[in-house]
Amino acid sequence: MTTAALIEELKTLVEPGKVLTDADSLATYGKDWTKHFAPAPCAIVFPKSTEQVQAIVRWANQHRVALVPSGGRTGLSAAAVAANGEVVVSFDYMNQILEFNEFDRTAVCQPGVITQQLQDFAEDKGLYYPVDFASAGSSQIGGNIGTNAGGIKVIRYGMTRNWVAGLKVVTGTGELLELNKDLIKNATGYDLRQLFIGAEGTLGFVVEATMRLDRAPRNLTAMVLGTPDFDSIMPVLHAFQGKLDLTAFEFFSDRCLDKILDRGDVPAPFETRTPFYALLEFEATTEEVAEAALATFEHCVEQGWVLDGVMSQSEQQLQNLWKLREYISETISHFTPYKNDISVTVSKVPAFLADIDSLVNSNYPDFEVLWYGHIGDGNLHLNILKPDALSKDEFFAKCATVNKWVFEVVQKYNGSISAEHGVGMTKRDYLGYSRSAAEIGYMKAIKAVFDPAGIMNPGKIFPL
Ligand code: 2HG
Ligand code: ZN
Repeated sequence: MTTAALIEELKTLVEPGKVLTDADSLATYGKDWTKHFAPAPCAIVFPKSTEQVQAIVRWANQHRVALVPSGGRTGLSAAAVAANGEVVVSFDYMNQILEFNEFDRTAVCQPGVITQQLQDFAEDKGLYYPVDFASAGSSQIGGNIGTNAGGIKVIRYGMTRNWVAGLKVVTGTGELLELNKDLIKNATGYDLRQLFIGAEGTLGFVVEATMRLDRAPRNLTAMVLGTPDFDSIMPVLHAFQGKLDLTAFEFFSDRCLDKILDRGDVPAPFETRTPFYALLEFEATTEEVAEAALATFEHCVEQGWVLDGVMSQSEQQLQNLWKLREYISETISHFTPYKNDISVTVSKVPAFLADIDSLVNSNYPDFEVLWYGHIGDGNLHLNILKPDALSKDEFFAKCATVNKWVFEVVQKYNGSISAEHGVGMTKRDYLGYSRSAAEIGYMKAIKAVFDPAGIMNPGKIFPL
């Protein structure tokens, strides 16, 4: 069958107008936020029901057509990029919150529900959906599940995985499975729900997700603390963790602050400039908690770990302090950064960072290197900015060489080459630095069970 005939057949499976093939749509829906690969899908299909998703998957099996799931397209590892003539399956029209259970504190979501839509829904019910990150306004729940998204509250609430009570999935054969049935306790063998979380659409498509909600936090309060060097951040974390239940502990370098202040719309936290900054957050539920925070701050100053600091006194100040950290990724995106999203256990962070830092400084003497991330989770975002004079391809090629050495260090520290952005296409060639050959063998075998025809997001996680 020709591609044109295939697309005509595809059109019969969904509502009129729900298959697009115009150049603009192919370019838009064929990519995510990465800039490494040129989008080249053959069509975009928008199912409106589980039955339509099943029909699309069965059709793809019959004709051996590769399918790429697409959510809010905010991914940073090219897991939702269609660069090889695939059909993109967009969940934009499966975007309803179908049910709310007050007693179980759960919301049943279609995959295209925007993260913020769920956060706002929870707030309306006096509850809280705690997985949060800068792209919450566009990312979708299905995509969050596909990458097991993390973000800025992981230190307290964990990753997306912790909030998925149950899943309905369409496997690579078109079969519908109902996984875990929203139970808290369920000791009946393999938990297939967990396999689909973080699978990047390589096993099947999530068509419904029951998400857990939590009690709303009370009087969230943030502090930004300036430190004289990177080594001071970890004792600061340790000191605050000993006294408070932190809801976040993030960090960024002074170079990141430079970029944020250049925007002109975010105020500096305080006048002093220091090499690094920690941003921490807690629930100031009582006077004692706020006093403990201030006493810990003073202790850190006495120890020489902190040079200056500020504590939010209002919701507006809280928001402004968070902008210093949350706006970094978007603010530097026009520099076409080469991104790393690496992690180690928290105790190994100082030695690990020192090793990586010296590697990066000796190999990228002419490049601007920005450090920020979720240091309380052992997760560092290393962004290398492209100099104007270099072409994108030359720059990425140079970075890829050094990257191997970065990943050797990650491997030495038993770390992860992708803490929260997923593997997709940008990290697939490096999977062996985090997973053993035997483990990868089992992973591929699992894929073959759920997707025997190899049509589900091929070339993601593992090379083609
Ligand atoms: C963040 O923590 C996001 O801001 C993006 O995970 C990280 O842009 C990045 O490298
Ligand atoms: Zn992050």
